[in-house]
Amino acid sequence: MSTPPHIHDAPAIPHADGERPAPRFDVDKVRAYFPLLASTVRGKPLVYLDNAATTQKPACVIEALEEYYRRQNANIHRGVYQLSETATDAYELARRKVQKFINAGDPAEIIFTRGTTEGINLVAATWARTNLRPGDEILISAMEHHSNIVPWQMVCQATGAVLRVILMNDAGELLMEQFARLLSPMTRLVAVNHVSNALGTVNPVAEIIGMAHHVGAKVLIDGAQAVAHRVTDVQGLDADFYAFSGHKLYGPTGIGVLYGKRTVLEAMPPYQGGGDMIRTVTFEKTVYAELPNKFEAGTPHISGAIGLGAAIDYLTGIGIERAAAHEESLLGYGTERLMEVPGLRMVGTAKHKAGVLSFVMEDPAVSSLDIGVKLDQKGVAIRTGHHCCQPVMDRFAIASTARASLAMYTTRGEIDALVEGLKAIAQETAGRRASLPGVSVAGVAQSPAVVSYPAAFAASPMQAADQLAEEFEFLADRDTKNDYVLDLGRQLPALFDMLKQVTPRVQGCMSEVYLVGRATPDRPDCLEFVADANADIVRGLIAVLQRLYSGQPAKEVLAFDIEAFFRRIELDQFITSQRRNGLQGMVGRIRELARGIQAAKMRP
Ligand code: C6P
Repeated sequence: MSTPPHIHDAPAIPHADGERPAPRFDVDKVRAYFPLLASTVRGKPLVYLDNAATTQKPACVIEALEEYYRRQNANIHRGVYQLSETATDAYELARRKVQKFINAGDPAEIIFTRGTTEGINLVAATWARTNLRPGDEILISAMEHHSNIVPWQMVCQATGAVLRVILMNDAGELLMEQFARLLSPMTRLVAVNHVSNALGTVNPVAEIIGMAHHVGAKVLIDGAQAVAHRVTDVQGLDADFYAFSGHKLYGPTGIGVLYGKRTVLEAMPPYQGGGDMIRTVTFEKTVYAELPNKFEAGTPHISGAIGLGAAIDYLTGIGIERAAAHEESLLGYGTERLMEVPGLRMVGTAKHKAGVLSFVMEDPAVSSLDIGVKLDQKGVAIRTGHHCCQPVMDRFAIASTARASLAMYTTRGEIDALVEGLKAIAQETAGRRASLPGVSVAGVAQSPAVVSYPAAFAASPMQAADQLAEEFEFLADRDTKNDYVLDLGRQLPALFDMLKQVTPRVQGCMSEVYLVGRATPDRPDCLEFVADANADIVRGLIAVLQRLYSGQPAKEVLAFDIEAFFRRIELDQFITSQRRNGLQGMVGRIRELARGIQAAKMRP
């Protein structure tokens, strides 16, 4: 397998003590080892800034997977033949690499899982369900990922335990005094993240663990966003559990790790039953295997573990401290440069932060969804939405953020591309909003006294669909289709603020969507509706739905096969599955209205 070139040949810079030279961190050489980073998107170089969602993979990880399937593939822990032993050795070697990487005391304390989510669920389903009684308390923080909230809610439902929340300040820092007040002999578990994926806050986990242990509670650390960006020392921290995912650590998807202290793991019942987690089975009784097998039922993700081992070798070879220092300098640079974007507000301004830049654009207001879509057109990949942290969004009274997240291969040039892209979006939006009648520069619609509902665009939804499909046929590629939908949206009256006051938000959409409909006054079997959203692309989709449905008989609205229409205009080509969900949400609301009209018609 190829050795990453830059690990050995990076030019040395003198070490501070003048003795050991520390190799210079050469980001270009690092990048050259990640094949996907050299790709282009829409003819532009890919600027990948969604590393908190998943990192790209170095060549050695890709090669390790290939090598395994080409030369080592066999089931593990089962065969007496050589190939099975080779695969078993490689899998167990990966476990030892993880052990060393996070400084666990014993390889048996490393349980391979599918990822952070499964690691947390394992603890919830085993330790928590057997140890918690009604009235016991689980403390989580206000900045947890849903993966570190929902499993505990499920545990509370099953055991009668109570979930309590450590609050945070406006910067996104935990209120440690409030945490201290929450702690009591009733506290049985504290589960917090090491680094927040939505805010970038680095939490004082050593302090948290010490305080929790003081009242006899166990502590689970969600290390999903930490392990790739700082040195992890589970013994130094004295964590009882530490969970993370391989794919955020330059390794494959579908593999993760749950670290647990041996004594704690030994006292826990198994998670799942099946092959490889037993010592003996009779119909009367099963004796479980020793650690770690007790928690690894069934054939595991063998190649994933081996790939993760390769990722760890790679990161260790680079030097995680050097990678972290590079990211920290980028974080400072990025934070400063983002301030140049008019109307941009950072969400998450903690003193101790890792490489996450979460923000909203407020003046001119641009929805996070539009930011993501427009940056994508420039080849810049960021994440938008609630980042699986809806309570964080509620805490900051926002629906979503745009988030750029860094990795060791991120460059200043990429940050510059992000900032230039955002500046262009701000400028374009301000210009367009200023020229819209009835809409202030801040994007606030003047409430119209009377809303005018659009009349039917065609004789039936089918005929409207034919017309639309014909228009789409003339559009050559996904970009022109996208632009066309945006253009349709621009013609939609701006009703956002007014609708927001009178109707709840349509569920399931990434942006805020409000929709109001009624039976047409002079044709009570027909449906008409108005809607608006805070994202331009969604406004375009609303315009499409209005052309299909508004003014049409409820019966025909319900009979119309919208999925067939979406296939016909090849919607998948230019609408991502995320936006498809939102579209389904709107269609669902329209169909609900149509059903109401139908039901009213049936009533005597
Ligand atoms: N955060 C993000 O874009 P899994 O899906 O099991 O690998 O990781 C879940 C998870 C748990 N905790 C934290 C702090 C996380 O950030 C994540 C994953 C991704 O922010 C996907 S939602």
